[in-house]
Amino acid sequence: MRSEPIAARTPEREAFYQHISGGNLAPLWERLHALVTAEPVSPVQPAIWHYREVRPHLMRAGELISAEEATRRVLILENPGLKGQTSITHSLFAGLQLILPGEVAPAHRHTQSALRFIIEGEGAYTAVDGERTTMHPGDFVITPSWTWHDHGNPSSAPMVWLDGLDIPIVRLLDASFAEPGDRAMQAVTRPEGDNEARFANNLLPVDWRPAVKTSPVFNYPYSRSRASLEVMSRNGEPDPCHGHKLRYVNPATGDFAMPTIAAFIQLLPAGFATRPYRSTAATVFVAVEGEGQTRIGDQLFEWQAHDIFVVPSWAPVSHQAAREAVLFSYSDRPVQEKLGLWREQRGNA
Ligand code: GTQ
Ligand code: FE2
Repeated sequence: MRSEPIAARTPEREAFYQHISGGNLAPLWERLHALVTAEPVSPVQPAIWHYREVRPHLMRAGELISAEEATRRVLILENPGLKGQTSITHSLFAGLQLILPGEVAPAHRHTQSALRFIIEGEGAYTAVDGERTTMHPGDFVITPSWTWHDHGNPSSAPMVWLDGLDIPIVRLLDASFAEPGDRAMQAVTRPEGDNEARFANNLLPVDWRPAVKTSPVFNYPYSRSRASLEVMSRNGEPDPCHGHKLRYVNPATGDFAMPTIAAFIQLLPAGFATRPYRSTAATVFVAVEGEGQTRIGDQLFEWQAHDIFVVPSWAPVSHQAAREAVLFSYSDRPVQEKLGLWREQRGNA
């Protein structure tokens, strides 16, 4: 690839740069090549978190601090190339949240949007603006920007889910607002299932118009997405790069379910190997079922159910399923598409 020449450094120029830095000035020609690159150059590294290794730390956190004291008992999955930055990619946050039997994570709201992808346990709920939804493994649950939310676990087992938030995007834009609720558990104002009946049945209330950019559906249950994958995989050929892949949508607009985060679920048939693929949207994957391996650039990662791995922007990725496997994934693709920046490349260059 051709590149522009880099300006020579001389003692005279160095002295000049030093001199003007006191006036908050800097020479662009020293930095341009590192900023305007021929293709994405990212400090984000491919990485994997094996659930069997992380789970004991999460349970230890459960002994050390309550959900109430922590507000949210979450272990951040921090990208090794972004130490201290609370990010799994430049634009997205990932964390594993633990809520123990009987605990409540108190109500609050903030401008950051969250998704929950349920990993372990059954029967905890999250409440969004007065309505609870009970969560099961594989469910994709949304907490839209600026909605009140608290979580509770009335079941008898620990409940763990992956939190995906747009925290780094909101930080980039300095657009964070947040407030605590006036009590830990928000009042239930609608019975569970009301949201599903109104918005998740290919029906919408007749005069309802979307007031926000997030999907009105806040739980996309795994039972339904898994059934779609099953039928799809029986009745057609897999996409060479993606296997059988679906995106979660906002039924009112057809757009992604969240304005800042795209989410997907895909089935890889037993023995299937995908062709290399890359896009500018760095992506977090969760292995939901099965086992396999994923090549990211020149690194190979072996995964099984509950493992989480991250693919940096523009890194070639290919998956191979040892057994039939299901992967959930999320990225900042909606943001990039709206800004006209999203690109993909299928197959080898
Ligand atoms: O569950 O409300 O992982 O507000 C980070 C921020 C979870 C939550 C996180 C949050 C939450
Ligand atoms: Fe929150």
